[in-house]
Amino acid sequence: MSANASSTVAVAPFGRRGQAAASSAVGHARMANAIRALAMDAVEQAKSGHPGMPMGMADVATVLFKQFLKFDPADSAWPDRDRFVISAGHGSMLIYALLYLTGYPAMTIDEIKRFRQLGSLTPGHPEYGHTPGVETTTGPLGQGLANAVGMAIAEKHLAAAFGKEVVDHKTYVIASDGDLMEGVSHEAIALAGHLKLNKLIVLFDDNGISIDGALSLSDSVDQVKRFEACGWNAARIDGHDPQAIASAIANAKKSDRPVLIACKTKIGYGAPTKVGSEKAHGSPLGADEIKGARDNLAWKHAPFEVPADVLSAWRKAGERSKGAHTEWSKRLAALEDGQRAEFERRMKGELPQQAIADAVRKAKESLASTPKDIATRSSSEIALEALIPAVPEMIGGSADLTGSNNTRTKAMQAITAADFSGRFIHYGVREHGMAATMNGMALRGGIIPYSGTFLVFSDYARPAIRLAALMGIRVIHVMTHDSIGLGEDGPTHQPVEHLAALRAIPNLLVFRPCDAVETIECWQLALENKHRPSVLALTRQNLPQLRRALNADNRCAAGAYEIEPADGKADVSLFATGSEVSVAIEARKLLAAKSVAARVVSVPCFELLAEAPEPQRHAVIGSAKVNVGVEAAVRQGWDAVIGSNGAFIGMSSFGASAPYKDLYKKFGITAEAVADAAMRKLGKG
Ligand SMILES: Cc1ncc(C[n+]2csc(CCOP(=O)(O)OP(=O)(O)O)c2C)c(N)n1
Repeated sequence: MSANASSTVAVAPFGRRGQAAASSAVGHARMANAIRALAMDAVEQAKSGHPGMPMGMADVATVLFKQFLKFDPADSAWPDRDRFVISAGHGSMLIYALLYLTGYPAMTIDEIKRFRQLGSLTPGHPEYGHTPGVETTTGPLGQGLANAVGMAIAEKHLAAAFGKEVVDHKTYVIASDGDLMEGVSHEAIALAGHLKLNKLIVLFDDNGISIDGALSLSDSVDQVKRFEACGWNAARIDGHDPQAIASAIANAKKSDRPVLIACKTKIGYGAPTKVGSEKAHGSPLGADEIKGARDNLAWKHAPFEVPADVLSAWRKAGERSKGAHTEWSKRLAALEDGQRAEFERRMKGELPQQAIADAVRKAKESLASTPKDIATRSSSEIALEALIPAVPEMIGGSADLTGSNNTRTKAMQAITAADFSGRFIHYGVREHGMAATMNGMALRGGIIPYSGTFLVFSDYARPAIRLAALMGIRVIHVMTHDSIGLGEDGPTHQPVEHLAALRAIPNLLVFRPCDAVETIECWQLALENKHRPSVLALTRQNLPQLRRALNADNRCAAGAYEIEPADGKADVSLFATGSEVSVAIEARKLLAAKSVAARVVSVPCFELLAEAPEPQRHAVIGSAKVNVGVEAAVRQGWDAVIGSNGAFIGMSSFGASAPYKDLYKKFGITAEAVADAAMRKLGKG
């Protein structure tokens, strides 16, 4: 497919198509108008929402759902369904209308009437896990498009692993101007083009309008050229012409690379005065405008009323893939037993528990017999060497820091455009795109993605990490170089506030293991937490292996545990994470020399500690006279562990460029400083 040379596509006035169709049986236009009517009525009733996009994209969506999309409303979890992502999540009424019209059982007309109300299946923006048929949570623009790239990668990888008989679907995306203006879109489309993701089809709502007004206020990118430059095929069409839409999608399905279809549309199509203007974007149209739209579209029906013939045409569209679903089930049943069981296990997101337990046990046994004083990023590589063969759904990667993040094991092959059977992705320098792509892979199902970058660049990935937490999906971020301990790269690369910032995200587990044994335990916990993402904050610098005795239990599961007891009744509790646990252990010795009994508690995961049963939490926090926290980061968040009365040894400024031992001295994160702080608190300083 080649781009249409013209950058403008004439769009027919809506009156003609609307009227013509009204006289036929149930043509395209009446089906599309049902979406428009539901969108304007629901937004009007809620007194909030975005009618313009659903009204503008109703034609495109109708063609897609009626003729192309492979889906079965009776089974929204059918693994081989096409994925449909509405990246412009503000147009949520488009997908809610489609789910209702095509017959998803949960999406009743009452749910449409309760648009944006508490507890309804029709929240303001589409929410994954809340509304059956919604494939990902969207609203923050750009994310859905990047998720779709991950879904398309996942499809290719799983097809390579299990065969086209059971994995062979497309991923369709509706993306708006806003989606394409967001930076993350560029990271995602560049990766998609590089990997030649030919089963990814983006339907761009090319309406030239955003909230502030005409797009020309802020943007003059030629999106067709931009996508082509990224290795996509791209075309421009009239997004209100059903034939043009159908032939563009049919062409796209044959493409050898991902496809952008720029659909020239009018926002608020049908509305008499607000059409084509930002006034249709994000507020109810109002009674007069709605009346005018009903006239324009020849839609004579009461609010929320879809006439029986139109509804039945839509329900038929919803039945269209039943045969394909049945055939797919037969092909699945025909797979060899072991292969089928493995496919089903992976689709359910169940772990190979025994294989993981064996891998963890063996790694711990080896560390007990041959302790390793290494950086936790290297410990993580050891953990991965054990886990990767045991957990085939793990797909690793790095944002161009593979050698620094230690996320690629020796046997791992890279995924390439020519061969998707590999298990490692070179994401390029694209942290945000990487995190959003990983979300899409996890959402597609059958894959547990993990990444690599520096902890300081978690800021670049944060919007996608937040959405992973909101959606409750299992993605694992390996973030190395986790403090001033990285040394000479200096303050630009030294995270200071990042642990606190990540801990502030609900439903995210932030692990900071102190040695090789804790690192493998934290990996195990990250894998076992099916409904939340994890970050593993790991060091660049070597650390002593503190856990020398073999422990079958996963001690990190408690979030915190006493790693070194006091001699007798503790006067002082020293709490530390990661690289600072060994500092605390040194401080304990200094205090012992002054006849002060101190215990050391390792706190690899604040979140797991916070949710531990109260007696357990109480026991590990203890009741020493003085609590001291040690972490080479800001104090924020620590009061929950040490109390507002506790002393804290950490960072209160940015770091500096120097060998790391000098930095620990300069910033006072030393055993002496910890012991002195404890003595002062005891009134002995
Ligand atoms: C990351 C992000 N920034 C800002 C917004 C707020 N917002 C919602 S829609 C929109 C832009 C609307 O323009 P467009 O994407 O073209 O959608 P249309 O008006 O065509 O529906 C903005 C800025 C958002 N949802 N996400």
